[in-house]
Amino acid sequence: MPNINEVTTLDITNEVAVITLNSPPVNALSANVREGLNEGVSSAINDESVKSIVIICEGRTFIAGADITEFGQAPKGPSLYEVQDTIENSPKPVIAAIHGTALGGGLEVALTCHYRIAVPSSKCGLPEVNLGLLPGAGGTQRLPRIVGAAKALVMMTSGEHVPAEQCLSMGLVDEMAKEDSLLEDALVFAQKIVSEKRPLVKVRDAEDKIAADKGNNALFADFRKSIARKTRGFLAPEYNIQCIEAAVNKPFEEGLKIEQELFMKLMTGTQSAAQRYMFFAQRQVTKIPDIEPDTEVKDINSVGVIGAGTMGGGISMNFANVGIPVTIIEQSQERLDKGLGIIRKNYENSAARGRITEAQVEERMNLIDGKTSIEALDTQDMIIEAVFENMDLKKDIFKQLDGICKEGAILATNTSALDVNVIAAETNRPEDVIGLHFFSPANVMRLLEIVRGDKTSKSVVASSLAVAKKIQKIAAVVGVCPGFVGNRILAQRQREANKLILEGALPWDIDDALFDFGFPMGPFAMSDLAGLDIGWSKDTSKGESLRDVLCEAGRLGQKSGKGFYIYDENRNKSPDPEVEALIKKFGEERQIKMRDVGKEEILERCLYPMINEGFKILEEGMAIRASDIDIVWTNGYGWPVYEGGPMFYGNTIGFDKVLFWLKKAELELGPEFKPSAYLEKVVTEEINIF
Ligand code: T1G
Repeated sequence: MPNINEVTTLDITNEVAVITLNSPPVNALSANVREGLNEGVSSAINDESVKSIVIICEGRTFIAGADITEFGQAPKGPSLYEVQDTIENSPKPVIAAIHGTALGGGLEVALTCHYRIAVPSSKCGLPEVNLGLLPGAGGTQRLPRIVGAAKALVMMTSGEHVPAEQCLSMGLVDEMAKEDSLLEDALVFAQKIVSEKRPLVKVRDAEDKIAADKGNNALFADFRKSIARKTRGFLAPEYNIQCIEAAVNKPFEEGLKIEQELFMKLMTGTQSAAQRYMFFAQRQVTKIPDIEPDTEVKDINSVGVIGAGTMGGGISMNFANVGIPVTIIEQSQERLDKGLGIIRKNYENSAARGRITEAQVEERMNLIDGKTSIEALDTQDMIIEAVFENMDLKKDIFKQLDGICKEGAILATNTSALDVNVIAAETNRPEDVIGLHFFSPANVMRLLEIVRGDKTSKSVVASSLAVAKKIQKIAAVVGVCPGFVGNRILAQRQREANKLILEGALPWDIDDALFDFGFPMGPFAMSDLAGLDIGWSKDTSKGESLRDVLCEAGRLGQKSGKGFYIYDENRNKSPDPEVEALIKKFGEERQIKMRDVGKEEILERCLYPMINEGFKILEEGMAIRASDIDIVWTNGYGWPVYEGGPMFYGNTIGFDKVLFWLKKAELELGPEFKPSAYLEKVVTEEINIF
């Protein structure tokens, strides 16, 4: 029975005070938990029968950080610093007993304890950087003092959850408990500390691990260089590094001040607001309002994939990676061997990079069985069709599958744009048909659009969400419409980008504007990567579009060494005056008056129609939540997560501003900018869409 407060219990066993926190779902440091901890430890300190104190948690995990839902609210209860001071300055040893994950403020609390014991399956980390933050409760000053600057740099800029074994070898954990007896082992450990008169170790006083790095600027300079590409545009990684520099080169209290200053800068900034929004968006996206928690979820223990091309191969790898056998179908043995060869090559590359072992390469290849007859798909729990985008071909395949596949099998199509309802209608079991839109390379890209047809059953949707989780995809449930959510919004940007280069903006101007905004690549560099000749044919080309002109000039993209850009032997791109001349000539032939187009206009023209399309998608019910659209764009299309996705970004700059811009553009540029009625309603009635 909790006796300190509703989430905290204090029990005394053999002179050890055990403070147990129980605040589901993850014992986050809410006001209640802070209060319970503070009072629990204080009571134990003041109780003469107590010689040592153990802090332990019920439920799935040790404290998984500050309570993110409390951010931005008026502070209540004792501050985390107060709680930590109570623990760290305790005259009796305090031991943190860790299971699940000790993360963020949770690890910072454990670092103010004098000792830490953990079960082998547990993990520790300071993942605040993933929320656009840094550890704001002394973690930036204490972690380097216990694991050294180099390890702290990696842990705090990657946010990784470090397994207990590694924590033990780094000194972050002092003792390993047995997996199923954490409390008992913690009690024994506590008594041992007392009986052996071990010191009250205050991590803040430890200097030996950082002494060697004092003044070692090269360490930090090299590290900054090593993560520059991956963390481009993010503020938090750099601020985390600055705190560790302070930990190494300044006294503890001064370092703490720098931590507080930089923490508040991040906490009050838009980047962290966006990343915290994305944290909860990722947890919301799997919640489908009309699908009850008790909806039947089918077991998917075997999968069939039709097509061993780029998509089919990547899709198959996802299932083999998690131990699910795959039967992959191709029209000919030759095409099958080619497809299986590419899969093996991909695995061997991963092994060469040390991501998997040679044994795992064989293990996974053994799970992928190739066949040249679709008849082989009569036993699998789920079939995923991944042939090229041709409606007649897909309709024919689903008609066949209807006659072959076992009852209750999920029939999925990997189409990226075609009408799933039309495909489903080719079967007598449209309730078992669903769209599973993977992104290339399918074994790497985390996003999965789950396309719910008009007749798709709730069980098939729920089962597809469960499969997505199993193969570690971030899945968003979307409706059937041209381009679903991702490609539909992409089309808006592509259209405007293509129009802008005929108004005077050069391809590299547009790419640079979007690259600086935070996209990994602009639309023209992306077209060069994909190939300008997709769906283009020399025989039918009439030079009517700029793409025709470029392709006719042999500029097919990276593969031909030139496209919108020219490429050197290492595929490094550079602007090409020849393209500028081609565009100019193309415009003159069509009496198009070119003009200077600034960066701001490029961003508005490319991004605002995307936001508008997002509103149309919500209006039509093709996405459940605005945050689902942001999940799709940040996980599948490179929208910078620190800008929160098109809908969050629209809200940051102001939907009223976007609306005003669209109305003006509609008058000046055309009906394609007509604002969504829902956007108008949201602005007029000040509706919160999140
Ligand atoms: N605060 C509030 N709610 C949280 C939470 C947190 N820190 N962590 C998780 N939840 C909720 C989550 O929204 C979900 O709710 C439920 O718990 C289960 O989560 C001062 C400033 C712990 C590894 O960044 O990484 O400390 O959807 O679905 O897959 O320096 O949650 O069920 O309603 O993710 O088992 C630092 C964040 C905070 C860790 C469990 N801590 N959490 O994963 O479950 S900042 C973090 C996680 C901080 C200090 C700073 C994961 C998990 P709902 P889940 P899971």
